[in-house]
Amino acid sequence: MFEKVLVANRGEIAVRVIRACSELGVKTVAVYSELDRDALHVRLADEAFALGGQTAAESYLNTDRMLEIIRESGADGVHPGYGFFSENADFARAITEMGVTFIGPPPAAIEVMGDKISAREAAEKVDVHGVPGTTDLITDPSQVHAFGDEHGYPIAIKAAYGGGGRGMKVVGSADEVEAAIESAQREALAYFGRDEIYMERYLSNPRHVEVQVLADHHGNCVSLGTRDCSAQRRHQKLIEEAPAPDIDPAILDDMSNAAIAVARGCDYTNAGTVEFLYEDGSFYYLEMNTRLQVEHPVSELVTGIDLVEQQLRVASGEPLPFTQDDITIRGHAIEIRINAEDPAEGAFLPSPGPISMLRAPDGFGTRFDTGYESGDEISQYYDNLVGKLCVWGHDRPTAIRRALRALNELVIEGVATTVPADRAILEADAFQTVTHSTNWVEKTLDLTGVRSDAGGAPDVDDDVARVMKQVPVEVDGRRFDVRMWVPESAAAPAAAPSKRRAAASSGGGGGAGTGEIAVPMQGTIVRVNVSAGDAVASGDALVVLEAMKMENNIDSDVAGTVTEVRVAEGDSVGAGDVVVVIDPS
Ligand code: MV4
Repeated sequence: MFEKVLVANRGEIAVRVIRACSELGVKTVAVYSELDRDALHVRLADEAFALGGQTAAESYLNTDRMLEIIRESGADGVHPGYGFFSENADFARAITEMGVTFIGPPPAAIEVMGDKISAREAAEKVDVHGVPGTTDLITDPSQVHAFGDEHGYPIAIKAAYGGGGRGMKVVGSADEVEAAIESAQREALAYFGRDEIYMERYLSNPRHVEVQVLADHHGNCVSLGTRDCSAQRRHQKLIEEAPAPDIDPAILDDMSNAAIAVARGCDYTNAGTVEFLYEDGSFYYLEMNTRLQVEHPVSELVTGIDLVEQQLRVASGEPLPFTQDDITIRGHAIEIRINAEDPAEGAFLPSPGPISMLRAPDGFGTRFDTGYESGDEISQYYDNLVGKLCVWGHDRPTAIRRALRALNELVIEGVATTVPADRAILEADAFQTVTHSTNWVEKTLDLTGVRSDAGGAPDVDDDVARVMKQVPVEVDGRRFDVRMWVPESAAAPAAAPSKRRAAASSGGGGGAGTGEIAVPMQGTIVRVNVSAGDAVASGDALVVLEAMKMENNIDSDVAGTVTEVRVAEGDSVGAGDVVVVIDPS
């Protein structure tokens, strides 16, 4: 086993890997950007090194600095998480040459699966097939016409060296062929720098079903079963589940065996995922992801296998401690991705900013993976995943009910989230009856009125950035939850002063502060921290307001000089009263 593992990532996945290492007695090294100095993954690791920089390119993707830290830290293993360096064969080779183990697949396997043509050839070689099509590149429209005449339309034209969802064009009929070829080539060139394209039959309503595989360095390769990731929009998955529901177990078995064959065919080791399209009882190979994926927990919940633990074990040379016969799929698991985006009736608008309150749900069969705590900030520079709610139930309907129950317990204030859209999916008839497909969220699901609780703040006639805060009140002894849209400076919990400073200064939700600091609710001033002439920083606590039996720091929303203090200790104030005036510097 490793002595010390460097986690070359941030957020929930860095936390996930650090936890697994700790449980195995492996020391952990975190890396962090300027914005992540106090982040949860840094707090949980045994050691941490600064990458410098703010954007991903300046920090988590800075190869030279990352390699320098790996050397300096003395780590004997590097876990890349997902994204960043996870599917970078050059990076894997570079650290291997330093004598450090890359906790992932061999660089050659990353390369084979890195482009669609070689990935498809690798699968064909082991008799695993993609959607029926031609393996030749398209050089002339007549090839497409001939294919259409023989197999019919629609036809999918895809970028040969593409990835993700970009560069695919659907040809509905013969008269669309020329235009589709041109636009597919243009997009392929723009996105991937190469314009080679090929074609296959277009499946109109496929499901996205994938197989989790795990392979060691002793010739063992197993499947941890399937996941369905059809509930997605623009290739961003929203909800995933395991196993893929409502598919004949014999077909799921065939799919697992196909995935194992593909993995063996490229001498794969470590954890990987083989993606398929599934339609009308048949499945078709799509590609292989040579990394640990965001949705790996649902496979863990139905198999009882800790995937990160096994990644660490097989990377350090241990054989898998179980065989395929030891693996059984028990019950059903669902992952709900919670992103800082306002669903905005289908627009999904990014909503970075400070999380003034985060309270995770709990209870039987409930797991919440996150890289944030109350007071932390979702930066515009990184993935805006706030957390993943994963639930297990003895069957799919139980898991759906548990997911909805847990979503109702989850409290996130300060940023808009995808929770209302997640709820709409779980409650939809098509999702519950498994008649949805990869097109369903975008084309069919009705998101009318589905918008964020927090982001759609009512118009207010001042220009103070406001965030939603949920407060309990009692009327005639009956309890109500009241939502208020209060100035950002008043939204943070009193328990996290240092983090709130960072949060307030960035002003994620709106522009710079006004310097006219008002209290958000009626109460009593119990402390005044500043006097006229004092210099203050944005986020500094100016006064303390006691309201609803709680002390609330009233923070500055700008940096500057105090020109006026309008209250003294013991004063009663009403909602909206200006208590301190600051001249911004
Ligand atoms: C397809 C398809 C239908 N027919 N190929 C889009 C991303 C790329 N990796 C493969 N994709 C698709 N290929 C044929 N022949 C439909 C999709 C597709 C899709 C696939 C997986 C997950 C989400 C998707 C969303 C839209 C379209």
